[in-house]
Amino acid sequence: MNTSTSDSLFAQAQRYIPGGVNSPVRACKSVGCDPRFIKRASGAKIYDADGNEYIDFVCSWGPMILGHNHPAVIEAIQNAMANGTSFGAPCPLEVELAELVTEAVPSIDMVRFVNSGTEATMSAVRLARGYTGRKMIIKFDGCYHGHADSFLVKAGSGIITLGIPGSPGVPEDIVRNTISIPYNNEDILEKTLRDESLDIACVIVEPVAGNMGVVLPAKGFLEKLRALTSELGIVLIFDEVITGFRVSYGGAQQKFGILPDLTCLGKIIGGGLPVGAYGGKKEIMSLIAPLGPVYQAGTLSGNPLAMSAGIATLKILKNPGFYEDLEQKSAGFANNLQELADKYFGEVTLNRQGSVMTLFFGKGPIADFNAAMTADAQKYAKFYREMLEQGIYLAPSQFEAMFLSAAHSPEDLAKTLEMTEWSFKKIQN
Ligand code: KE4
Repeated sequence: MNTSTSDSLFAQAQRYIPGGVNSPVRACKSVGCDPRFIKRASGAKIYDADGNEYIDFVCSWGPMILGHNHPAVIEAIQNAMANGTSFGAPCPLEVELAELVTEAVPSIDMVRFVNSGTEATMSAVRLARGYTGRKMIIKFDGCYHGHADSFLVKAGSGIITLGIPGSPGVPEDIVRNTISIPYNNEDILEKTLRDESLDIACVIVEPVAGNMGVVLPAKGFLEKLRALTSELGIVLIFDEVITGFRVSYGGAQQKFGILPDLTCLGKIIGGGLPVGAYGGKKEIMSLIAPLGPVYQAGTLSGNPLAMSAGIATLKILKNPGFYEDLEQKSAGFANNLQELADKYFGEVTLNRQGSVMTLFFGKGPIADFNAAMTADAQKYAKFYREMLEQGIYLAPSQFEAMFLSAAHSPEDLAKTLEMTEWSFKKIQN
């Protein structure tokens, strides 16, 4: 595959941008190759600067559930753009998206829009601290909630991918207020939450973990978490930046029937433009300025273009049968992928929730960070490189997720499975 334009762009980018990328995982360091510079996308395909076409399973890390450049989303953005790009004042579109979000997500009475998932989670934690008057945060090993200081403790996503223990620059007196415990371990969870020496404000959790690779909640785990946090007056925050509008229209909380106190959203609700959101019970959200004393602000929050893309996306997601169709497609693909993996490798584990999944090159079950770490990241890297050469664009890390969209056709998935078998044969030994 000719990648000369991407290669020269990468060289040029590294002169101006650290690592040549604006988000670390995109540098493809852990999969042993240089990044392809993507110039355009449409439907399930992306096209690099050399004109190579790929079937895309990154989907911009989740937002593109409809596929790239969906006509209705593009039209909505164009219509909004005709009226201007940013006003720094409330606009009708943010009210419309707020109504859609509060209607869709069972636990959200009120919502505040921000510009990224990180802003959403850091604001939700500040709100939980303001509401409870307590300071400790409990998170889970391998979960990633964005790059705010408080979260860079045994975090997932790029932190695992790059093997960064935490991050320099995060003061000890910040880190000491965050405790990270194993995902899916009810005993450690109960022991930690009942430890009266800890002044716990909140627990933040990915209800389906997507940042150590996909790891599903064990039966009863989220129920236990909800029961304990309710009993102990601890704010339960569901970080649904990935799962929100992905695993169902109402997110994981609707899928599993468990209502958190606060929910963080991002990705899909922006339809590909920069958006995040946090929301929850009116009693808690009422503390947010200007209604209450907990401060949070943002120049471009509620941006009309981003709002218009989110509205157009959610209106299509609301259509009857959308999630059923995506589930049927995803299940069929996953079953075929598992069969191929079993045929060529003894120990491969496929974890899936709806249209988000991870193929671990490791023995299952993979139900927490330590288990995920046993996966063979080097074998994944070989698989990644072979698939890339065959025009299949996977997440450049064993510890991320792959996403299917409404735009992935049966032909796309058949080709992907064909290239998977071809790649498996090549990396088998
Ligand atoms: P952003 O600040 O990147 O918009 O969202 C942070 C975030 C929060 N919560 C969850 C569950 C997330 O998955 C994320 C971001 N996800 C990563 C991929 N796993 C974004 C990709 C990247 O960092 O480049």
